[in-house]
Amino acid sequence: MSQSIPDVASLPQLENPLENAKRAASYRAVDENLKFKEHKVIGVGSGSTVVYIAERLGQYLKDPEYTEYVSKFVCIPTGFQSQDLILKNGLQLSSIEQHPKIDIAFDGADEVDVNMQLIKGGGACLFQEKLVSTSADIFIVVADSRKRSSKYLGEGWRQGVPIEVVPSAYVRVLHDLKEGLGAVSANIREGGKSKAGPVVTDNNNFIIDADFGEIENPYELHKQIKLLVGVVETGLFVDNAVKAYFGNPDGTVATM
Ligand code: ABF
Repeated sequence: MSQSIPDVASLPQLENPLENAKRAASYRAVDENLKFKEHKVIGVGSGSTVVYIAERLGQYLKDPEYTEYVSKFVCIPTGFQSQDLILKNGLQLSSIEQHPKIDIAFDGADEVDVNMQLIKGGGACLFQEKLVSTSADIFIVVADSRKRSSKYLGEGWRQGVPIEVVPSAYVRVLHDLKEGLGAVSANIREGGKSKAGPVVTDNNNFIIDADFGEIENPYELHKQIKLLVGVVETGLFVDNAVKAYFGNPDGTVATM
């Protein structure tokens, strides 16, 4: 690594220990997986951990040894927040329509199980996140170690599985999730931009959070939810991630 790319261990600790964890995971994920001469199209996800992915890419961009490559990268966002991160760090913004095939994508998660299946969508961008991650040859997850479950999904993330639904179908989907698929609870997510009323996604849809307890077979559950009329996408990301980085507050990182 070039001298001007700071090593995480040499950086001053951030005030919030969790931020140290997120930064350590993200920096290491970029350092170990980005192939500057091969990768051209980079997916940048959403959430507070991915902030450090964009920051690291920005550091490489400024380093004379890497500028030539990073300045040619095109970055594909998963929503308005990640679009902003890309631009703020001086990176080139593009779109999935222009680049439907992504070389490598980085994103956060709400929970990661022992088989690297994920719950995502706590930030309500799950549809674009799934579009980007499933279009990527390599999908890397970055998170703090609280997100790692010891066995099943649903262990730690008791807010349930986020599900994006067409607004006019939300009552029907709530009913089908509870009566048909046995959700312990299913609620429309409230507190959107106006604070009153449902959260509205970047696609003008609503989000339902459905709690299924511990999820032994995320693929089967994902399939069943997807079949409900009105469901756009689920926050179960199955067989998609190839590597996960979990940061700890002391700056150490575990990988899976
Ligand atoms: C996105 O951001 C979401 O899918 C997930 O809900 C969330 C993770 O957020 P953070 O990095 O802030 O924990 O990746």
